[in-house]
Amino acid sequence: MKLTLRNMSGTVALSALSLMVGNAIAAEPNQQGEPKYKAGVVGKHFPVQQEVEKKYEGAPSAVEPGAVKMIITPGAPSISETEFAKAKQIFFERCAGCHGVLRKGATGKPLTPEITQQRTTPYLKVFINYGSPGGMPNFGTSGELSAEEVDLMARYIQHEPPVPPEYGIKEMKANWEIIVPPEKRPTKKMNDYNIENIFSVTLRDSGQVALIDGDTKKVINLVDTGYAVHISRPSASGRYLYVIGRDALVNLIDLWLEKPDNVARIKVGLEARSVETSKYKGWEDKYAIAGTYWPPQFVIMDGDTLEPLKISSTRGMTVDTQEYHPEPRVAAIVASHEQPEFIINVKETGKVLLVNYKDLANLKITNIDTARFLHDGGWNSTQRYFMSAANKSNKIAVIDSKEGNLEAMIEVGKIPHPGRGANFIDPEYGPVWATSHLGDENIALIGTDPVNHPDSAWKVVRMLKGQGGASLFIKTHPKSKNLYVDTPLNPSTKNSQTIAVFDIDNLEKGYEVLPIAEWAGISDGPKRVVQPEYNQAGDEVWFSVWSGKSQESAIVIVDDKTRTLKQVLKGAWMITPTGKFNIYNTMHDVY
Ligand code: DHE
Repeated sequence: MKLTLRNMSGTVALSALSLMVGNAIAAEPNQQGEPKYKAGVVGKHFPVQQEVEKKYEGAPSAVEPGAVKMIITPGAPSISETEFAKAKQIFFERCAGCHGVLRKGATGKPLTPEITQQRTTPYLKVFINYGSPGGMPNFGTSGELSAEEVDLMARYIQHEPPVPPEYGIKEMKANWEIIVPPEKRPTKKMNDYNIENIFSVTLRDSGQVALIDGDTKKVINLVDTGYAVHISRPSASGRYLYVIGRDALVNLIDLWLEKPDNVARIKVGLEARSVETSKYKGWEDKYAIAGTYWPPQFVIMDGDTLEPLKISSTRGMTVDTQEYHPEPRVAAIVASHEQPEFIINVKETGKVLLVNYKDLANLKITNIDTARFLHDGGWNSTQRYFMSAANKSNKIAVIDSKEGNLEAMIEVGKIPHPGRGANFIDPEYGPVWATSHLGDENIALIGTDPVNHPDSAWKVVRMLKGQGGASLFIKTHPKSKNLYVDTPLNPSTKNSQTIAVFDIDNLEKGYEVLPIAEWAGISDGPKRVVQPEYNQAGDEVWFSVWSGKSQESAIVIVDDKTRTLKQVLKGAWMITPTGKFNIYNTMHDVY
């Protein structure tokens, strides 16, 4: 493929585009007659897969553009102060999610001046304008950026990336508030709620979580939190709930209050996704930990007050090329049940860190080399092995939390995205953990029992075909025979508004499709069906039907046994529901 364009700087022949064609993905029909994704073929328009990845990773960075200073770099085209300010705004809003704040490369390519200046302005403009089959969206031809903005961005990225400020203990303490001190909190539960069946529901764009009573389905409280909350994690005892916003605000909610609400909060950085609490015997509820995207670091905090105690940077060398990476973001964090440790996925270096919290002054950190880019993951059913997705390597890394080492690396489908994954007993291969994928329609089932099923252990024992790619989450429950797989970012509304459900006892039979968005009974909006979550008893499954901020959204509750509609939760308060975290299941890592 050769693309020739003419612009102010002359004619440029872009044979380089052809180098990227091999990575492309094109749509072709699957068993439902809907597009599915096939590697290696370029469609007429740049394919749907990049749209999927853009939708997923392209959300605005929470880093405030005003916080970074202008830098002019020798050899780069001229840019005025006003233009620089506009360009950095565009970059943080549209580009940083994939390329990283420092443009060192993450799921998007590195864009540092020694690379970009060599490419020249006309060449960069073509990429920004038309996108690339490697995953770069077509910002110009899609109308997202004007011709002037495309030109501006092509010039901007030839200058050194401006560095956002660091954020240490001083900044954390300045943004730390104890709302109700521990001595003023109740000494016993002051409400009649069955706390273990409460759901913490992210109301993404209203900066709140809804605490919903899973028994009565009534809202207990709408708690103000950070912006675009990512996850909620209960403490080991289940009394406290930790919630983290994209803006790195951590909220501590006391579920023993008459009306559960915030008792402390702290801003731990400029951008974040993960929070967890210590779960090892003897250390329950003692510590909380939050990982940040910017600055690239994690902080261990006092569990009761969120006082920041120990900050540790994740900057360092990548596992493969062994080069320094200035911005390795902290992705998923889980609490070990085998050791007093937090297990931390460091995205860009491909390292899993085992952080021993027994002695914070002499912090012991084990670095385990896996592959890039580590994202999400969860425990196998015995809670000894952490199954972690190295998404752009198409691998699952298995970490043995007892021995503290890498047990296996398993090749799966394209861009595994398990959430925390799903554990169940395969009728033929014994205990398995499963992941779906962002980049294809496969569902990989991996054997997880090296003692009784050594032949299946750490192998993909089955690859099921789901509705399509663009899946984010998969879920089952020890009491259930159903395996639910969502496809919220699939370009076909037939897939993004429904859920596929497999019968665990008859996996090869294929899946049934449940019309979740239709059951929600709402009219307009994308109505993406996202993240199945069970109640404590394991007999109902809750699905978010996620529409725009000013549109109606809902939660649809399905009876797990009959796979029929049980209830729809709606209301003016139900703004952009995404993640839902049942206290019991999340506290005990049941999934
Ligand atoms: Fe998530 C989990 C990061 C986009 C909803 N998401 C996670 C985790 C990480 C992460 C690191 C694991 C946390 C843990 O277990 O400690 N997510 C990111 C991103 O970087 C990304 C790609 C882009 C972004 O800018 O945030 C991203 N995530 C999304 C979404 O678009 C979703 C659907 C809606 C939203 O809130 O933005 C979304 N992510 C979720 C949910 C979980 C999650 C619901 C927890 C799932 C679970 O069952 O544990």
